[in-house]
Amino acid sequence: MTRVFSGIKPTGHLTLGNYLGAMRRWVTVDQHRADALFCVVDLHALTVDHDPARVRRLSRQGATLLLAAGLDPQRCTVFVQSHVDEHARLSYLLECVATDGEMRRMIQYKEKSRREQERGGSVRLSLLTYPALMAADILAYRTDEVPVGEDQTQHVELARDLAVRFNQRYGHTFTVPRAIRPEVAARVMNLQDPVSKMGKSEDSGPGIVYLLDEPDVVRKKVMRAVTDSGQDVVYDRRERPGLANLLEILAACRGEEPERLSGEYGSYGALKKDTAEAVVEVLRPLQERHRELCADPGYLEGVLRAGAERASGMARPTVDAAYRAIGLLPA
Ligand code: AQP
Repeated sequence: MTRVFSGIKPTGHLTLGNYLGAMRRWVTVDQHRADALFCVVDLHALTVDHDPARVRRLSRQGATLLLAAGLDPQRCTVFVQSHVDEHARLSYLLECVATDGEMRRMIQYKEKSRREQERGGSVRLSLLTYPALMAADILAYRTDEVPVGEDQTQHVELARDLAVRFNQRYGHTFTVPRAIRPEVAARVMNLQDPVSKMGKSEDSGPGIVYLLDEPDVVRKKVMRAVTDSGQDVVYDRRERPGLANLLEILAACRGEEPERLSGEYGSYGALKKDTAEAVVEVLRPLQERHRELCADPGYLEGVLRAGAERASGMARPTVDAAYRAIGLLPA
């Protein structure tokens, strides 16, 4: 059976980008056809300036939202990365296989280290090495497929390279994974700045739709989305990025094609109104389920405990094999 792994980072409140770019597929496709693991990758949240209490809160919220979105612990494994030691154990070995140069080429490293420096903060070493930890997350489970948004494709490519290199040097140990991207909304853009990703760790709230935004807040954000001065509704990602973003969001919510939808609209106002309502409807059941789950925190704890136990059992043989292959004495 195909093995699928993916995760969310508790660096901010989850956004519509996280949902349309990744989580929705996990719920509607992956958990039904694959042996799937979904993880709150909390160690990754420590790579930038963080508040411990906030990371704890967001980790719990992220896990709750995974279940609220429809992940079923009877069908897939839902857990928290730091509860399974194998991730950190394997990460070190992969740092011994990766090179400094390939880590520094990562776009997220370049962007986030620049952002940290602009804020006057220091860049953590873990920000540089985090793709090795992400590769460990994936390779520890002999993952075949990693369903992610476009921004994570480069990191999955690195995980592939490290798997191939390790296997060539030390003998076949890892499955070589591949990234799977959604057909529409692989990169949902910020509504106020449609050439930038809708990112949860950005500060500009008005351009970001959070999964727990009230319906009226969603409507306001979508209605105020930046478009351009044109009149006609055409789908052109390069020349009309704001409009293209709205068409992609609407298409993703409705399961249609953005090009086809563009032909249905004669004005920006009508498109924005329908997009706002489509987003509100997509979020409604998720928000209702989130409220129910919050009323029963013991349930979440039980799911995460069982998930970590199952995940550990799956990862340990592969990580132990990697330790032996690379030349470390068995304990
Ligand atoms: N805007 C997006 N469009 C499409 N997919 C997206 N994803 C994230 N943003 C978009 C996908 O969601 C999954 C989980 O993402 P993540 O938790 O690893 O983190 P992130 O949101 O990419 O990044 P950061 O570092 O927490 O902060 P921001 O968001 O500020 O960059 C992934 O599959 C991701 O592709």
